Amino acid sequence: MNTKDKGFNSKLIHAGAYEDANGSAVNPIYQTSTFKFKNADHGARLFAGEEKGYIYTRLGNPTIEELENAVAELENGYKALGTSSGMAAVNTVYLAFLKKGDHMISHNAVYGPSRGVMETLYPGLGVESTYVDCTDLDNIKKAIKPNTKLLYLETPANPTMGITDIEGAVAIAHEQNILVCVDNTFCSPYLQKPINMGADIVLHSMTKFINGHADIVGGIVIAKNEELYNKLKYVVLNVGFNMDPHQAWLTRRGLKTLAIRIDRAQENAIKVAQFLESHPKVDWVLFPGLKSHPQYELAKKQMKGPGAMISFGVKGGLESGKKVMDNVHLALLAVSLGGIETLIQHPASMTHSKLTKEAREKAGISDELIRLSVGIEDVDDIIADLDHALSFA
Ligand code: LCS
Repeated sequence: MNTKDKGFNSKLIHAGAYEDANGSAVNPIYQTSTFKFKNADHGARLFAGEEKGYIYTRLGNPTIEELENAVAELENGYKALGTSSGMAAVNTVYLAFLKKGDHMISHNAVYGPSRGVMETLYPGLGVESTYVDCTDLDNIKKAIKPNTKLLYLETPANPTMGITDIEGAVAIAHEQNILVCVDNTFCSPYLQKPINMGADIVLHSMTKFINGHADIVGGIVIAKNEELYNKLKYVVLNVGFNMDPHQAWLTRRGLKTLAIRIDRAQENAIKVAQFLESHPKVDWVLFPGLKSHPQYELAKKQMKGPGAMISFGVKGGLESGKKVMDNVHLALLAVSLGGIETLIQHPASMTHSKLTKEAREKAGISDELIRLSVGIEDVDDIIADLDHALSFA
């Protein structure tokens, strides 16, 4: 079905779907590693790119393509490539656009391993990086060097909820021919469309909101044009970052309810953030939907809604925070985010523990910061759970 002129929810249900030989409402999983050729010449034509068809699942598979086409359309991109994980998507971008002698600028509070891998593995490949607070566009300008090739943004940032002005950052980067990639994991295309704001590449950990059910790990990278897509495709196909068909099928299923899941989680998150902000044992709350958020106005302009991620600090610091985490009963004390269940975790000792304490402090990831991914349970139950846990703080 051509869904190009349809609304977002119609796209969520139907985008990317192809006609199956048996007319199935939901296409089957092509759980196969390889595809038969009709004859030797047919195989040769497929390899030569003279005829469209499937060869081998690392190089392409109908189930994976259905998901890729759907997400590319939702992000308003040219095409997308599914990857085995969000980290595979991150590394696809790094490997496709950074070579020996190149430099990358990024926000100082991105997902821990997105920064960790850049600072650990890539210097050995001759790639250098500078991490600054990109919520202040002047810091991006100052960090640009003659060899800067990539501006890698994550907004809202994990876990500080810092928001970077995508249009403003794109204007600065494009003036110097620097590509802009946005990790859109915290928003999903339902709340934010970076390509519409000028970004060149968008990526997701689909483990989070896109799949939404905490039952797969996966990633995707979306390019705004064919040239960028071909560079990304070379990495995914040849490094072997590809998805598995079963993982893609589950993700396509999860994607169908993205908007109604986010609507519900976000509605809950607004109430939870207000509850936390008014709680006597809570020191501070960072949530883009609260007027107290430093980029509240920018969030309103750039995002369709504030999302469902909240960071907060408890009075008494880390020791108090640990008591809160150890006394939740409904929320799960677990990493990951963007699923239907409420999750609570401690970035300094968990998701961002591999960064140095100095790097964390510079990025605003204080030891006391607790991160909450609000789910779609009854909000009264979520609030009662947190209220009870806070009584131990
Ligand atoms: N980008 C962002 C913004 C993320 O939050 C994550 C994972 C990734 C990329 C990597 O994706 P993955 O390979 O895990 O699919 N974030 C996690 C988190 O905050 N807790 O656990 C994983």
